[in-house]
Amino acid sequence: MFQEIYNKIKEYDTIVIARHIGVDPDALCSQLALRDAIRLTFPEKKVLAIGTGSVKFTAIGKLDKLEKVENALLIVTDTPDQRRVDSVDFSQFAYKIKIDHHPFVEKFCDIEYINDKACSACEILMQFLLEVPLMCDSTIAQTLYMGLVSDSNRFLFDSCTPETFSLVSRYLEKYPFSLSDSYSKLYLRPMNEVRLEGYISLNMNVTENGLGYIEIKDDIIKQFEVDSASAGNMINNFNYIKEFNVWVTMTEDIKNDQIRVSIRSRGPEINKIAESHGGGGHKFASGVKVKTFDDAMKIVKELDALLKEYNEIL
Ligand SMILES: [Mn+2]
Repeated sequence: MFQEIYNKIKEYDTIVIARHIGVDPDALCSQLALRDAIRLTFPEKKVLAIGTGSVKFTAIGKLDKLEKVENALLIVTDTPDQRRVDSVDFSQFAYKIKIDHHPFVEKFCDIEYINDKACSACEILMQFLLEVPLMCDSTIAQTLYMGLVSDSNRFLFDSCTPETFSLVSRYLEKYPFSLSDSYSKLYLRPMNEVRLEGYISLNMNVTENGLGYIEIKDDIIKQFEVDSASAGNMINNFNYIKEFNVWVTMTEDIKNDQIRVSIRSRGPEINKIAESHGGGGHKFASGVKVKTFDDAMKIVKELDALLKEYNEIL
């Protein structure tokens, strides 16, 4: 299927690369790396990576402005369903391709390459660039590495396989780049975020079934001078805490009038509960957007019940 995708890339003069809303490093890096590899190989083509960015990720790379295109190819990375694709008018495109590592949700492209065994969309693109005649360089390799490192939470997740390490090894050898520079680009953060992390540590509630949860209200977000997105992203820093196997942050997002519920698990699979509330994600890392903290607490209660069941089976 990689060859088929490459043929389409070769065929179209205008290519737009999109990914999911609520940008994260894997989504961003996969679209930027693919854009840059196509540009490097075919300098005459117009290739745009689009979507809403975040100031958090300015060190990773720059997105392009959305413009009107004609007879263009759309490539969507890191996104399983059409409604979560950021800033795309699907009717504008002559042909559509999906490259993704999430569990299958729906078909919305002409060609869909899905490998839900890959730890990240960037891992799939690492394989892709090795197999097709697209060019790569150290900058592109570093971008792919950053996406992979971020989605695997620095190789902490079981989604990492021998293939993951083999790909990283081959890229480091072929296109050397600085590891420490990659981590600076990904992880350098302001002190006020660390202080908010402290607040979360001090105020996390823990149920007897082993569920950690916390409401992060707008006044707290304002008090610590962080934005709602970075507050919500802190969930990944709370793994490997003995007292809980599932943990949830409920972050108020005043601007979009919603509560972002982020769920992580080291025990039961939690994506079914997320999906039943209109959210989604991976088996052990999911998210849902709801209207009120009451709605969010309903999800917490369901997760707690799931944990109770899970503990009884163990
Ligand atoms: Mn991803």
